[in-house]
Amino acid sequence: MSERKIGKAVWWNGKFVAPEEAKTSVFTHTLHYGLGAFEGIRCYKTADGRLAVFRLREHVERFFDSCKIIELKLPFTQTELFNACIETVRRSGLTEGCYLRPLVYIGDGPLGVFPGFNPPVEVAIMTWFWGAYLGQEAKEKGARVKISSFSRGHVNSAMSKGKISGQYITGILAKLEVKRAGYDEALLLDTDGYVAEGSGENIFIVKGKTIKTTSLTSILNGITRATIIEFAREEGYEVIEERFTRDELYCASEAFFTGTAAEITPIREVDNRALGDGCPGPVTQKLWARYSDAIFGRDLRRKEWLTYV
Ligand code: PPE
Repeated sequence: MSERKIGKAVWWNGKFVAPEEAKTSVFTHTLHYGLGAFEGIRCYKTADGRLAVFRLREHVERFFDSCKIIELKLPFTQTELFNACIETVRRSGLTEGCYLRPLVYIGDGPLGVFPGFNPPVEVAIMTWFWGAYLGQEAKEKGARVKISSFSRGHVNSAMSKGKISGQYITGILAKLEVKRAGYDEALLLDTDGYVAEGSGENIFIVKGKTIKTTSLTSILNGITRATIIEFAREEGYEVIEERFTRDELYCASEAFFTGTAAEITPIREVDNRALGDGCPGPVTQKLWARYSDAIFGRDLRRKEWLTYV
């Protein structure tokens, strides 16, 4: 974290504190058992120089869904959280845009697997500057991806519709495994062996005029994914939401990751097989152009997705 450019103020349970004051106890329940949830949101410096948060309402809604899944009662309303995000950006001093990280966790209370029915729920919102998620080279030339030996959890154990802290363990292990082998990102299969998603992104494949993305089974319901589906349909592509196999991915002409942090990151290679020409393809580039128009406020039909700070 130290090399990261972090925002000057952390919103913590309704008050602003300096980042160095936002410290928690070793008795923090979530530190032991992982029952917490978070969001990842981006704020961009738009074409007219103003900062705007992208699809904040949808991120706040998903944050509340995550809390519902893990039975944490947030002591704030959606409107309060929404406004807190905006105010945190204002106070961050990060004038080139930033990444926002709302986090909910069980604080210092009784330990043990049973957290009780009314545990002390704490909420924080942090900001920092986050560049290209998988590195600048992957963003421009495409990522080198490897399928991990770790699977995305079964739908009855991993609650994938929530962005739940403890569930990231599998993704972290997958990422460590493939990074050690020299790749940029891990791709996880589901427990039936179908392609699920990256350690921190959803995945799309392209073949001719057809685009496929995993159906909402074992994956996070990505907000970038939903945005790209909408743009792809507008551009005249048929978008199919269904599970696909790894060999279908090997034979795709293009593939790319979507995510708030990753934005649109082309995939140039999977398991040492080059996709298409081994560089970002025309569909990926077109959809990145549409996405960047939206996030930078150039797409006037998508103004409602931006909350100016
Ligand atoms: N799947 C996973 C597992 C995931 O973590 C993300 C976001 C997505 C899909 C894409 O969701 P969305 O951002 O709504 O399009 N991952 C977040 C955290 C990454 C991290 O390393 O931390 C993110 O992109 O903010």
